[in-house]
Amino acid sequence: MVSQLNKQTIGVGIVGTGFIGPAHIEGLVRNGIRVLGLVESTPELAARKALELSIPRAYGNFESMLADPEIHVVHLATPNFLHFPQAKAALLAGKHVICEKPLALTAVQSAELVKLAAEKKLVNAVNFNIRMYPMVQQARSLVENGEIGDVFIIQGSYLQDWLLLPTDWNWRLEPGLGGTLRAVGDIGSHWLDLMTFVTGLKITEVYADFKTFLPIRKKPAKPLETFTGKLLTPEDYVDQPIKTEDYATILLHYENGAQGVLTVAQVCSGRKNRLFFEINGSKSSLSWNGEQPNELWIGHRNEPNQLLIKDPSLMSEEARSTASYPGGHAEGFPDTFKQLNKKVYQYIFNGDFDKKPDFPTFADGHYEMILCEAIERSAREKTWVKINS
Ligand code: SOE
Repeated sequence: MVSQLNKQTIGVGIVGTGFIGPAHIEGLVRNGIRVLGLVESTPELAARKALELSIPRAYGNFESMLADPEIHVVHLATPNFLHFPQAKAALLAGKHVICEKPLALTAVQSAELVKLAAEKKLVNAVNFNIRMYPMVQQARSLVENGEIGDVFIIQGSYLQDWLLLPTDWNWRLEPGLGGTLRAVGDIGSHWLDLMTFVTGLKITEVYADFKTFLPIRKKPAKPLETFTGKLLTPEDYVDQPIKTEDYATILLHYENGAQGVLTVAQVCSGRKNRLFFEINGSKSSLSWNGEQPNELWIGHRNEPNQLLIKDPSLMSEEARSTASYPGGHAEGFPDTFKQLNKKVYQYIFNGDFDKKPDFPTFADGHYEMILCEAIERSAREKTWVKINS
């Protein structure tokens, strides 16, 4: 029944409108997709946000949204601990689901979601939006076409500074809400997903080293939206012990014999949201920095290096399909939401759910959970841990 959907008939519900929910809404609106309703932690907040974001329906709770037959797709932009129960309930209610990362808190949970989505034949996506930058897609095409040769080294980092100060607070610091991993689950998961997406290579084993530089932080007495901590004053805080990692360096072995190393941290002054990767192959190298997303560096040994500026006419067909604007017209973070939703909704409207999706699915989210659990175990036991996916 759901395969008959089109832009005129589809109804989308958004769960959570903190930092990332509005990015989902913008990505949908820019694709001409009808966002019908939203739900928040209280009916009052839902009503206020619906007004602010021009969304027609504000549901009193999640169950009412699921009970609405005009809602066909649910976007989960809630804190991590809610992803599993909400995705499960939405699938059981017959809704397609687009979930924020990480897909769940454990690999057992994510495995259940993969199975349930397949049984129900519902579309499922995880918002690994960074895959959708045109120059990342171009990097993937270059690797796929053999331009860099055999992949030797996959290296990089994902660094932020928004949790540098003891007074910086967010639900991600609380294991009950964000999970037992923090920097790795929150941003390392993006990098790990991206490198498998770009190179096509899976990880066989990991060795992780963690550090919590701020074992005591100051928690605000009232709840905060992500990235809004600078607005509070010192007397609004209470001391809180911190168990999750501020920093991790992870050694990676990939299936073709490639070696990898990733550093993630959320305490690096000046690094706002810097995902960086470099891939060194037997012919050439590639590197990309998410804070300058319209540039792809291509390194050569026997000829001058190249800096490819985003220009659809110079890119592969696949990469071109994720660029909406001509050369020199920058595309950034919000555009990745537009491109991811474009792919997911084209797939929904197409109605052939046996076709291989061209967007990250629950299977990718589950793979990430397996990796994260291995990384956590490695850091705890100080040993290499094999990936059994
Ligand atoms: C916070 O670290 C955060 O919002 C992540 O949760 C997102 O996935 C990333 O896009 C930006 O930073």
